[in-house]
Parts: sequence; structure tokens; C-alpha cells
Amino acid sequence: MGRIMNISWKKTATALVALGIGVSLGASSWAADTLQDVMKKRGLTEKDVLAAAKTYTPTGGRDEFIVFSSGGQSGQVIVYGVPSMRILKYIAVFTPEPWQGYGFDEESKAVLAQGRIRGKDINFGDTHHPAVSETNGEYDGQFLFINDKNNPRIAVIDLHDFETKQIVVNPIMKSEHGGAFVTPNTDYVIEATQYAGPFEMGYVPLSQFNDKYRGAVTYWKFNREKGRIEPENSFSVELPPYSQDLSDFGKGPSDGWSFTNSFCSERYIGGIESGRPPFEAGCSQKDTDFLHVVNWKKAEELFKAGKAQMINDHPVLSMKTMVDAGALFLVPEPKSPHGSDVSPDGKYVIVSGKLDSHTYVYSFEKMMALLKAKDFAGTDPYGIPILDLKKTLHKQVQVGLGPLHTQYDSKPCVAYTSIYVDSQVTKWDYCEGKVLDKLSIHYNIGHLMAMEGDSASPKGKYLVALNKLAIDRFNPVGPLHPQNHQLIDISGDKMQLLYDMPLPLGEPHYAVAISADKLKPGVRYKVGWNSRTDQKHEFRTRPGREKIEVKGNDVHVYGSLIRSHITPEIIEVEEGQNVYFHMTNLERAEDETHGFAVYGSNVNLSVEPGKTATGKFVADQPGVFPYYCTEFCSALHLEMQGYLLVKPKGYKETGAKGAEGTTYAKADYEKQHKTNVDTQAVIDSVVGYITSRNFKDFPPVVALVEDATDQLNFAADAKKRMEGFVAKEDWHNATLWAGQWWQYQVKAADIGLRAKTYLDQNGAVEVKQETKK
Ligand code: K7E
Ligand code: CUA
Repeated sequence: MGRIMNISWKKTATALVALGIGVSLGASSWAADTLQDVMKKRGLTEKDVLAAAKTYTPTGGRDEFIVFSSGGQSGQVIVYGVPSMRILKYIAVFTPEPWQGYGFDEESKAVLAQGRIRGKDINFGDTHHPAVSETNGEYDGQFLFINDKNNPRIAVIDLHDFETKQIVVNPIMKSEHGGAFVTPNTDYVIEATQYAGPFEMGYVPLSQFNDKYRGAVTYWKFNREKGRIEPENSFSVELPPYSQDLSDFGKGPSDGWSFTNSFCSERYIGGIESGRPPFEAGCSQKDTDFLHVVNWKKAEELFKAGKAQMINDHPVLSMKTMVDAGALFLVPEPKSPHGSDVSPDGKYVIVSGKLDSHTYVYSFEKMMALLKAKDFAGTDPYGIPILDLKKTLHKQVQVGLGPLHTQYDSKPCVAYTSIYVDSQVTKWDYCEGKVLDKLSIHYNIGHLMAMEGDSASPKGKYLVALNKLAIDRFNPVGPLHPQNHQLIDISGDKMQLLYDMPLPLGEPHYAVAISADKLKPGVRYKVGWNSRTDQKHEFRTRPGREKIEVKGNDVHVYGSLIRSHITPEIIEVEEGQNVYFHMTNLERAEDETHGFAVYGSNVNLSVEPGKTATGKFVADQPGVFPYYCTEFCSALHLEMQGYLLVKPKGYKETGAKGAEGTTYAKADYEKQHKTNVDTQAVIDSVVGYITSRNFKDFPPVVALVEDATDQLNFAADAKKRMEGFVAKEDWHNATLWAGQWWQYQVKAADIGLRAKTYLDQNGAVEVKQETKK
């Protein structure tokens, strides 16, 4: 058996190598360096090697945590692993992204179109804060939300396939910042204004700033079943024009409340060009700004009771309505505040002052006691009650210059705060109010992120510093430097810096990290799936059912993609028609994505297994437009091609039909047929090898076997067609179909090899031979 196998493998390998399929037969040889040699050569210390050992992930290895980082102005989300810091994906959200076909297929164009503002396409996003959906305050790994600061919008990403499904535009804001954060059960996603503006869309002079410009918090209702935000069940709360900043939802004892800080309660309106001091002076004059505390459950009741006013078709609860209901109050916070982070137990809210050196730990219990006793220190110009700062404080801790954001450890009472001016991370105890450790980072840290560090049960272990400046950390690449994410080990008493990761995709503000085992994304769609609506695609097709339908001026191509051909391969239309390419990927195999692009157009699809995607081509000029698959999907990938021919209006066929380059005779057929018979012997031996092992214990192999079975069924079909032509002694077509039969055989053999390799590497054992079919 073994000897036969070896011979067969050699034959297979030769056949496959000829096709460009790599077959690795020998083990790679290692350079004979010792660890000491390498350390000496590269100038590494023992500490460096220890850090490397904590992050290095050998081939095939997986990460313990998955990070979703804002992609800043790229309008995308960056996905990477911790501790390896390997980038896994960019999720296209607010910005067209060609590789994913985002903004190039009609389905994703429809998602992007939801984000239009004032009737205009917006082709970027200033993303700041991603949030993973939660169940009882724990990340559940089902959905991801992210906001856009410049054009106030929230996007919904389904983590089942890591695709953006929805974009909602804030109906009353002109700028935002304090989103996206979710309630402990993801009933609502919060979005808070940054720069105040009039709620209406028209012109309002700045002289009416105090009266007509407003801040707000919007509570977007999320329907988990549908996986979509419901704008019709969402509402906002009007706030003063104080430049609201960041938000967080309460949990545990503070569930039902939200907290939003602000940085310009001075309500300064700038005017540097006319000799007035700039915003930076006017907005940092007072010693304190305000934390806005909102009872969102009460607000929800008021909204449901019809107490909101409709502004731009969106319900808004006025400050007065909220104050009268005891559902809105203010607490003074340190100079130029930033961050608003609720502790895992929901008892405290931590706010930092960018121009202060303290973090302020507010006690929710104290706030509630004061509210109950109506013990207010005053009211603001809009009639909102203000609590006394000292009476609400649990601790005030000197953590360093320019503290910003706070994240929590799995160890009780331990928090980490980013210190922007000092370029440090401070580890401190918010129960006792004392500093525990400080670590220098490089440079000017903004947000920081601990593993599930803003959930009800943080996981500790690692912290990532999201640094604003990289300066000298990396090889120079011109004036625009990459961002720098620094991985820090927080498992011990002292923080230890492990790794620098350059990120060249916008300024990532915030990131969230989830335990990798909570994510269960699929590897394929049901065949004929519209991934953006999560429904069967109206224009899906099945194998053998491909067709071209003309409806008035529209030509609908129900096409398919499978290794290694596109159906149809020749499409003729007339000048002036619109061509809709509805392409279905018929593959069931994992990672067999096909692309589809047409010359002279923006038709550019990424069609993952099972997906149907539509490209629209306006045939406004006569010509020849080749199309092809853009993913190197198989050995015969280059042959995944076709022609769209656009005939001029009123074109009349002239002359003879063109001939092909080669014609085949009986000898050609016989040669091909012999190859096929030999190949079948190889396949049979591969199948024999796999079925003699306990392959059913290995799900990836089971999937490969299914895929190979598909290919062999296609092979059988091609063989039947060949036989039809043999019977007619049409050797030309018989040869071509014999060739197609062989193509499917080769794919089956390729898959079989992958399965065999997997079995060999994963300790499959020989089992009693089952009855062969
Ligand atoms: Cu501090 Cu937009 Cu969250 Cu930047 S924000 S750092
Ligand atoms: Cu499909 Cu290349």
C-alpha cells in the first residue's frame, strides 16, 4: 500500500507542479544558529527575547484576543490579534474598499447610500469608538458598532461575517464624538454631539449660539433579532451647547443611566481671525466643565409616552422635560475633561482632566443620594441642576500630566489611565486612590485598551497603548508617520512593554478587544446570498441555471463563478443598455473567493463562497470589454475570463463567423483521454488514503472531502458530455470536454492533497477499511 502510494504521489506531484500547484515534499532546513548566536547578531537582550516569546505566534497559531480598532479617517475598522499583533482584516465601513468590493457592488453601494448627508455621498469617515455588543455587560461577539465624528453616523457590523450592514445618519447633529457605546444588553447605542449646532438644517447666526445651538445625546434602538438599528424607535435628549465629548453607559447599580462629559461649558464661539482669542483659550477658561448624567430609562418612558418633540422627523426630549422628570443633572468635572469610564461594577465613573493632573472618581451612590435629597449646588443657565463636585467624589488621584482615558483590569480596583502629556500609562487603584506603577510609552498616548477592559468583567493580561505619535520608532516613510500601537504585559505587578505595531491606516482613536473564542464567524454563505441584507439574493442562480435576461433596456446576467470558469463567457449587448452582472459563487470550499472585474468600469466584485453580488455596467460606448476573476483562486485562474461585447446601435452582422485558433482530431482526444484515466488512478489512491484514515474526526478534512466530491461530480458531468461527442465522432468537442473533465480531476486531486497533508500533520490514524463506494 505504502509503496503504491509513494509512486502515485510522485505522479500527482509532477502533474500538479506542471499546473503551478505547489507541493511541498521536503522539510525546510533551519540555519544552525543557537539562540545565543541570534541574540548576539541582532543585539537582543534577554528581556527582548522574553518579550518576543510572549508575542511570537508560530505558523498556524491563533491569538487569544481579537482587537477591533477604529481606522480613524480611513473610515474602516482594523482587526488584529493579541498578543501577536498580526493584522487580520480591514472591515470596510464608511469608505469604499476595493478588495472587499465595498462601494463597487450594488449591494454595498446601497449600504453606503444610507450614509448620505444632505443628499451627498460621503466617501470617508472619521471613526473614533468601536463597541462590541453586550449581554449582561459582557461582550457577546455578535455585533460591532462604530461612529463617525465628522458626519454624525453610526454603522452596524455583523460579526457573523464581519460585514457592514447598516449606516444611520444622526438627524439633528452636525458633529459628534461620544459614540458608539452600548447599554449592558445592547438595547441602545449612544451617540453624543461634539461641536454644538442648530438642530435644524438651515442657517443660524452664531449670535444665537446660546439659544439655538445645542448639544444632544441620541439613543439608537438596536434590534438584535434583525441585527439592525431602528431609527423609528430611537430618540434624543437635548443638551446645552457645551461641546459634549465622551459617553458611557452605567451598569449594575448605575444601569439605566448614561454619562457624557463636555469640554466647553464656557460656550465660547471663537473668532481668531477678528482678533479674538482662539477656541483653545476660550474653552479652557473655567476650572471645571460638566459631566451630563442622563436617566435613559426614564427618557425612554417619556419618549414612549409621547413627550418628545419631532425635529427633522426625529423625536427629541427637551432639557425642560428631562429636568422636570428628574432625569438630567450635571456634575462639575476637572479642567478640559476627557474620558468617561464606568467601572466594571458600575459603582464609579472616572473622568480625567486634560489640563489637570488628576483623575476624578465619582461615586454613583453619592450622586443618587444627592439627587434624592434634591441637594443641588445650583443650576446652569438652562435650568439643569448641578451637584456639588466634592460631595459626589469618591477619590481624586494624581496620575500624571494630561490624563485622558481609563481602562480596567481583571484585578479588583485596578485601572490604567493614559497620560498624554507625560507619555505614560499609569496603573492605579481607584478604590484606595493610589498610584501603583508607571510605564513610559512612545509617544503621546490617546486611548488605551485592556482586554474586554470596559466590560463588566475585564480579562486583564494585556494592554494596548494607542499612541498618537511614532516619531523615531520605525523606519522612516516620509512626513506622514504610521500610528503606533504598543502592546503591554499587565499580568504582573509591573507593566512590561512587549511590542510596537505600526498602523498605517488613519488615526485609530479607540479599540476594543474580545476573547477570541467568543467570535464564531461563518466561512461561507448559503448559496445565492445577499450578504448586505442577509436574505436570499433576488438574482441568485444555481449551477446549470445561468441565464441572460433582457428587460427593456436592462440586461440581467445571472452568472456563476466556480473554479475555474465564469458562466457565461460571452455576453453580447447593444450600445445604450445597462448590464447587471449578478454573480453567484457556487463554491462550498473554505477560502475560495472569486473576484469579478470588467475593463473600463468600476465593476469590481468580491464574491465569497455562496455570495451573490451585482455589478452594474453602463454600456454607453460600443467596444470589447474583457472581464475576469481577480482572485488567484486556482491553477487555471487566468482562464476565468470572458468577453462583454457592446455592439454599436443598429449593427449588422457581416462576413463569416470567426474561427478559433486550434482544431482537434481523434489523436488529440485519445491523448487527453489517457491522461484522464491515469489521473483517475491517482485520485483513487488519494481517496483510498483518506478513507483509510479517521478523517471524519477532522472537520476541516470533512469539508475538503465534500469539496472534492463536488469537483468529482462536475468531472463526471464533463465526462458524460465528452461521451456524447465521442458517439458523434466530433473529436474537436470531445477533446475539449475531455480537457474540462481533466480540469475537475486536477482540482479534486489538489483538494485531496490538502486533506492528506492535514491528516498527516494532525496525527490521523489508520482505521479499519470501510466498504468502498
Ligand atoms: Cu480621546 Cu475621539 Cu476617544 Cu481620540 S478620543 S484620543
Ligand atoms: Cu476565480 Cu480566479
